[in-house]
Amino acid sequence: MKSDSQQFKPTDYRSDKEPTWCKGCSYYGILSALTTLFAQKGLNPARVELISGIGCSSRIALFLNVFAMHTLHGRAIPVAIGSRLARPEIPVVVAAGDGDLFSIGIGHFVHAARKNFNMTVICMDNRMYAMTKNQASPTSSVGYRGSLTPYGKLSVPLNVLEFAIACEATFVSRTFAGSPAHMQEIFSRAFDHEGFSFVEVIAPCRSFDGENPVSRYSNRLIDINRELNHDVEDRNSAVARASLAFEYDTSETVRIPVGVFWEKGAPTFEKQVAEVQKRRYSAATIEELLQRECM
Ligand SMILES: Cc1ncc(C[n+]2csc(CCOP(=O)(O)OP(=O)(O)O)c2C)c(N)n1
Ligand code: SF4
Ligand SMILES: [Mg+2]
Repeated sequence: MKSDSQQFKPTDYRSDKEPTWCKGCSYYGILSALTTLFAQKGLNPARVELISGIGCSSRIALFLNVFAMHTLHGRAIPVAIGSRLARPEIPVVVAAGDGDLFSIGIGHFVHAARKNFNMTVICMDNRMYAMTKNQASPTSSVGYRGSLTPYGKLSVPLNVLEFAIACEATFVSRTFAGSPAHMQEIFSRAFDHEGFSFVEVIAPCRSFDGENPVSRYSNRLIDINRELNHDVEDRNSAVARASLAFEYDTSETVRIPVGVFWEKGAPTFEKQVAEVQKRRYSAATIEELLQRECM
């Protein structure tokens, strides 16, 4: 293993396991963007964590040579929280599917975001449960025909960008797995953000999302930071832009906004815990501690 001061190449972060994803799956691009991110940041593979849940997307943990954990369905975030509290010096990336993060795991997302844990959460959003053979997920559109909704999905989709802002995530963004340069830039900004950063990666499924899903989306993207001069610190504008065109797969003409929607500075939970611990344990003697109020 190389030391922290040595240069790492993206291939240093790949395990010896060949991905089991279908040919043409969007997740290959995300895997490649993550290994490039780790190399760009000069991270020792033994000192960066990648936590995933269960799903085609979450198998990404198996293909990485970092401190990777392929956990339980919907439970990547609580494992990441444990790591942040026990070893705050180790950066943590969570990568999981829309079903994992926003169906069974949604409660964990809410509380990790509002507490502002310093972690990067990447939603590999194919808008379905792919691993279990195409069921509607919280992000699939009304009318989506999956294997358990042959007459079309009835409930409205969750707009994960608006939701993340409402949960007080301090960095909220979206990119597209078919735009490698944009995805790389967003991953880098999200990783550098101190606090809870969220990235939705639009990541169409090659097997269940019709013909050529990537080209169906790629020429409809609109970069809100470059093309619309979006102010990432303007919350009203962030919410308004996040609400635009989120049912983009119901119309082939609607533009799909991507970029950083919202960013704000706020103390992380880990830093606040460290401050409390300093106050709690700074007394010199047991007698002094006993004189203090219980915390
Ligand atoms: C507790 C539990 N419930 C249900 C399942 C079955 N299951 C496995 S993967 C999955 C959905 C995965 O969807 P998503 O997270 O969107 O990943 P994708 O396969 O689409 O990448 C489900 C419901 C499970 N493994 N564990
Ligand atoms: S089923 Fe879809 S999401 Fe799963 S590996 Fe195949 S293309 Fe990727
Ligand atoms: Mg999915």
